[in-house]
Amino acid sequence: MTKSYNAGDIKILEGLDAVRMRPGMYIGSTGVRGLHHILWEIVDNAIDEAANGFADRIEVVLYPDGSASVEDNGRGIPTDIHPKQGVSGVEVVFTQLHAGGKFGQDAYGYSGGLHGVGASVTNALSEWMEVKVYRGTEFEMRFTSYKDEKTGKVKSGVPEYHLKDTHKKTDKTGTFVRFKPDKTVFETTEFSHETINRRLKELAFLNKGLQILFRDLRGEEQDAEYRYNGGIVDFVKYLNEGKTALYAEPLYAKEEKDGIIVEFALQHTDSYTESVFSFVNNIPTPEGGMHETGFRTGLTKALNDFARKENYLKEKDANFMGEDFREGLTAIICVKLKNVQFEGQTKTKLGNPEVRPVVENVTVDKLEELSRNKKLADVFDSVIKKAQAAARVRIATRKAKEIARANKSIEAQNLVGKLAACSGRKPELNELFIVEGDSAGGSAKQARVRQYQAILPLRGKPLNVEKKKLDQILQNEEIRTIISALGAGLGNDFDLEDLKYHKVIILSDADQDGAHIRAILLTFFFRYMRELVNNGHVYIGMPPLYKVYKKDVFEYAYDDNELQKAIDKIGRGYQIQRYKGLGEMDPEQLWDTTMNPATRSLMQVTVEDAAEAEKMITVLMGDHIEDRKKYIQMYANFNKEDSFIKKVKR
Ligand code: TTJ
Repeated sequence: MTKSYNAGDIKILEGLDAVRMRPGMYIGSTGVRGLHHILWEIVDNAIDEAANGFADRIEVVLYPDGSASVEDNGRGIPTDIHPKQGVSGVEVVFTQLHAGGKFGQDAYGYSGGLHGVGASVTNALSEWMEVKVYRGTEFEMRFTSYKDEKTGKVKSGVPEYHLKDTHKKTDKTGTFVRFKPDKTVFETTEFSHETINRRLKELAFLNKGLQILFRDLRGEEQDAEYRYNGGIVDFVKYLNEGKTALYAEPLYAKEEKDGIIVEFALQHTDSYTESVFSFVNNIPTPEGGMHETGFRTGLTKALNDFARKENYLKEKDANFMGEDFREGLTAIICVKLKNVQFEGQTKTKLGNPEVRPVVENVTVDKLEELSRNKKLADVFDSVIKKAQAAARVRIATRKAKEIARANKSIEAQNLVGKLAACSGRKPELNELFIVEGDSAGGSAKQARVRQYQAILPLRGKPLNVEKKKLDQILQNEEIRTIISALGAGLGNDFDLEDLKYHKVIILSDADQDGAHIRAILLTFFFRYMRELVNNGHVYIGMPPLYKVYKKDVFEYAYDDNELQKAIDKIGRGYQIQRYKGLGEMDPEQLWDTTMNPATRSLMQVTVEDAAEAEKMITVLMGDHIEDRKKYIQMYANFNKEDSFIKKVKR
């Protein structure tokens, strides 16, 4: 640290030190999400350069030392001296909070970035950062965070030297940034291969033609390379892999109106579910918002107009409902705009009201234009025929829905035959165990704390909901019992306010049958009670696989790894009992291992990435028997996390 600083620099440094003091204010959390956030801040900058046509290649690398780098082949961050700040553009970008104003947000029309706090925040929360800019010659700059021995305070992201021209000639252009997240800031500094890979793939879909490379040098993971020349059309095709599309090419349109860029791709399949995924400035909006609302309204209007014009609907016929046009629909909707307002529980819902009519009008106009294309006559014919079938089912189903609704309001408990309800009346404390088999159900009933634990034994396998329509699903007794027990309705009528149990715990055996039952239940919740899953109410109970014992001492083991530990702990003369199923445990054992909140482990089911979960469920429940078997085998072991199951202690 040889450089001396002037007054202006001190102010800058205070800015970054503030980020250190309250990281959560800038990156949401210091957990694993926050860790990834500081990587996305850097990636977003490279994506912006590409989205604006100046770069077509981005490479992300994870290193064994815990650092990560991002490189693009764009123009390079400006290296000349910034007229107001008196230092290079590079230094401004990495040391000034919200430097985005000069080099991000305004330099480009639309800028991504989850919270758009800028690259300086990444610098502030890193042990060190290294920047290279290639512009004929190679520029270089390094920043470090260190403890000031005089004051005892941590100085964040301090330049080791101003931007220097190394005079190394290069014929490439672009920006390279490498940084090492500070382990004194983050709860964990281990980047997740899976999280990064998934998001980079998504970004490649969202940025047509952009080549994204991902290299993880920490272990055995393979390099990944993504490039989709079809953009979101390829995204829709990818989501529909394993399904049967009604027409080969997704419908696609893109238009800018009133300063908002609207882009959509859609394709119907012969399935019954709707998969609409939306994005704002490349950021997923799983809670939807104005763009999704506009798209839905536009789709309904355009297709009803078409159906009338082409005489699919006669004068006396009522219009189709929106849901009729969305049965089997897979769609991606992307909008780009300035001054995005995010709303909702997880700030992933687009609030800007002006977006709704714009998306609606663009959707209507573009679909109308496409429907006039004679080459697409078969496409529109199959869409309307699908809607006709959906409308017929809708009308037939109304009756069944009314029954479900009645269950919700009247004394639902009476209808719930096998349910052993709990006595407490506070849903937020109550737990519903859905237990595989009558025998385990019986043990669970004896073991439970009646005050807040309810038991619902399942006899046999509940229906595979993926392949059935709503009216068939409602005829299944197991499913009806679950709906009534939860008391919150289903589908569009589902209302979390009415939920009687805030923890819904699936308890099935650690074998293939158990995994299958669990998959079916998860699919049901995912399809028909999405809010239940989104709000973290669904859990998977974990029964132990072994009991290792000697006389009065014993240990439970939940996997083979733990088994060895348990054996070591019990020592010489140990015996092992292997549990083949929940039914083999007596009530006391079941309580100790699986039901007692003080000692049990639960996995919380979360949907981190709705598109990926959707895809997984398609594999899981779809027609491809081999894929399904593979998946179930993989997950027959309970101790496994994936993109929508996270292990938590509760
Ligand atoms: C700004 O306007 C003049 C030309 O360069 C523009 C710019 O800043 N481009 C740019 C920034 N390209 N790439 C970046 C960038 C790349 C990474 C990996 C990280 C950061 C912070 C910026």
